[in-house]
Amino acid sequence: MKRLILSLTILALSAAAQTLPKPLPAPPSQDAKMKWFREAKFGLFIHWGLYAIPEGEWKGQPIAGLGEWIMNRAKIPVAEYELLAKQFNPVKFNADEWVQMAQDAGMKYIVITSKHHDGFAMYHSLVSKYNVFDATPFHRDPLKELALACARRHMPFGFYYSQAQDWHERNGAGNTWDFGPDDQKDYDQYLREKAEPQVKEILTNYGPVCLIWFDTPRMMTKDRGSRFADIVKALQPATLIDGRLGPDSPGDYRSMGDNAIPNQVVAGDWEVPATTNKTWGFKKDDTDWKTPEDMTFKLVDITSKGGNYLLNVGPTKEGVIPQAPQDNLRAVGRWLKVNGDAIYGAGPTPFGDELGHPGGPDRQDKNGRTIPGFIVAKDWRCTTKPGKLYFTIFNWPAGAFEVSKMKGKVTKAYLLADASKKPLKVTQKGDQVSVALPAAAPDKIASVVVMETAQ
Ligand code: JFZ
Repeated sequence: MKRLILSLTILALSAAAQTLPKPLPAPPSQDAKMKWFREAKFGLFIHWGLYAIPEGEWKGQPIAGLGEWIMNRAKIPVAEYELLAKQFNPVKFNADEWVQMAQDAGMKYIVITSKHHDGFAMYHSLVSKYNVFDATPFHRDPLKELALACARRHMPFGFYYSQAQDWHERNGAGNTWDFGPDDQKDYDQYLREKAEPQVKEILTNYGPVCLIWFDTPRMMTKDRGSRFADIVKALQPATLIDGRLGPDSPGDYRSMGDNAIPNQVVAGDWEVPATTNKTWGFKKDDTDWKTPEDMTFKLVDITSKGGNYLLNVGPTKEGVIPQAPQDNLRAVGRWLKVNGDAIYGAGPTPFGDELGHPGGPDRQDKNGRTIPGFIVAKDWRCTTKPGKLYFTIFNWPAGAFEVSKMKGKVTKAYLLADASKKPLKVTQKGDQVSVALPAAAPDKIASVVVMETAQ
């Protein structure tokens, strides 16, 4: 027993004694700045905050909509919502387990909510007492623990920060039920006294921050956006800014709509933020979990169109990532262990016809714009590296895999799952290629045929 206590103490001390690495220097070019992001392809988003306590229900009533929006959807007064902090005690939280899960899933970066629209800081902030260290019985800084765990495991770590909406503050955007309409607020007072200093904190006290994920830029102007961008540049010039800082603040890459995967290849750097069920923040009634097959398809699909997939989990009030998405993400990770060469660092498809074709019913987006119908094809996707084409096949054909419009000559083909790279028989007539396949697919989810090409 004594020995156990001694070794636990040493363990605790060595973990506590760990220090964070210094932020990275200014990258020499935009390409150099984007390098890790372009290679990563797959990241873990984490929405965790006080909203994990009501888990989608307020005073016995289920509240429709996203779990993290409960304060807004139920119009909970600040004075009442604040009391949740006194109950926040996620004793099962273990930073290493979360980072391990992301690694098992084959994810290459982690982005967590440092402050969501409810205004509650999930780190030890000196700017506002409304934070996880000062206002809860937990009295720990989970983001510091995660930053350390990520540093130990060389996992790039970034923060979501709700720069505009802050329902806790009189002058923040969004809380009209306590504080009246946004256009009558002293918004810049809120920005100067809370949002800007808090962004400085998260860029100063947590080691290298791979990216900062701003969101819902209500009332953001070019000047207000530049103030945040200047802070990021001054404190951590290597930190990427997402695409939602402000309407006139471009950021380092484009953020697509939530769960919105484009139909075609999109040039430039971009990311699709997506859920593993329907909500971001934990909701006990939302068990509509995406399957490993679905998430794998979406990862390959997005990669073949040139983007990244940032997939979310919403941990519980106890600090646990729900088991179902853990299991499902780990299944994606097992697929990536064999087939990751087709994803990490891979570029988009040189074809495009395989993605589907216009048709089916038109849709309306949130702003009432019409989105023309598109029928998604799900047979295969192509990703690329110099001299290589990776065909990820979801619907294994009998006998042979056929592609048309091939540019150049296929010099060799093999299954990515086959470590010996035993050549598959290739027949090419002009731009038509046929590769003989074994009868059974090597993988239940999807199997990758690699073609090496010469010009
Ligand atoms: C925002 C948040 O309000 C939400 O709680 C969550 O954090 C999510 C990741 O981002 O919601 C949005 C923002 C933008 C779009 C959709 C939902 N959009 O552009 O389609």
